[in-house]
Amino acid sequence: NELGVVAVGFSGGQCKPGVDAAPMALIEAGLIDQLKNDLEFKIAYDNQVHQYSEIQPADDPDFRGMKKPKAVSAVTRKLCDQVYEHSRAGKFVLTLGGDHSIAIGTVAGTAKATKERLGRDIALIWVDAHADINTPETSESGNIHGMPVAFLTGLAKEKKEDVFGWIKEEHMISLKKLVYIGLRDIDRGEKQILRAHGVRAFSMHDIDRHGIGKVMDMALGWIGTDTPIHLSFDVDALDPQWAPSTGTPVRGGLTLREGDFIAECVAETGSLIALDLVEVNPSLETEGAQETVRAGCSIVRCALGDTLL
Ligand code: DIR
Ligand code: MN
Ligand code: MN
Ligand code: MN
Repeated sequence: NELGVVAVGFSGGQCKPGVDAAPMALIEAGLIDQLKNDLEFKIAYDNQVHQYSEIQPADDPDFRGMKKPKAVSAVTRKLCDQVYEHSRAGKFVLTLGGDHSIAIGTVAGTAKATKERLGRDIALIWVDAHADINTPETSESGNIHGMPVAFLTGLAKEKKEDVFGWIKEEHMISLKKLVYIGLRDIDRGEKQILRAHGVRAFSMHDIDRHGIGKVMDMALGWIGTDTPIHLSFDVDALDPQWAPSTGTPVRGGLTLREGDFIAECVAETGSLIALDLVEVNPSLETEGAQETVRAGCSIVRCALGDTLL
């Protein structure tokens, strides 16, 4: 069991500083040591948090309403290569963000690697209060962390090489292999997209109705056995009671146990090939920062196969 860890200090996909400090906070809380000691992972980690926020193109004006388009494009392109190398070599890839725009790079990297290595398309499980499927045109904020799924599924396209034009067919995933869990704050345009494409989505309403156990059975049943899974976990899926230190908290979210349970169920499939943990922002709600970091560490351990008994 080999694990590639990519620590991505990047905040350019949204407007609040501090989310780039999350990888260091997670690692200082002992995450890497926990994975090394408690789980049987051989860890490939270069002991380096890539401070991607330092990648700042000289001239980066808004484009199609997107904020910092060139910076986010350059960072995710680089990250894609990094994740691709790990995944191509058969390693599990753990990426610590950073804001959720980084998933453009991580998912593109595992999608391409898995097509080459196994001749298979990956499934993507997106755990989030938000759907992050805005196109530049539907976005009300211009923040690219609300758009990664649109770029990854080809709903949003751009020819300019330095504004995501580098994303090719080989980096993309099918809308049919995308599953959401935890949704509760969807923009108008996003709702239209989800409906028009019949995207499989389990909102907090579904979790209230069926319970998280049944929801996970349905979510994983939709993907089917034996499909490589990339899990992208936005910590704001958790209720702010458990994870207050995040850029866009939304009340009425998952409990700590529901979050861990999702990760445990995906781990049990044996098909998980990559995990992103994003949107932890230790500089917000500083009283809750350590709690949020601990919640994040717990989700990662669960997804990597740590069990209660
Ligand atoms: C909102 C918020 N839908 C946007 N998205 C967030 O800006 O597009 N995603 N916060 O995590
Ligand atoms: Mn998100
Ligand atoms: Mn979110
Ligand atoms: Mn919103």
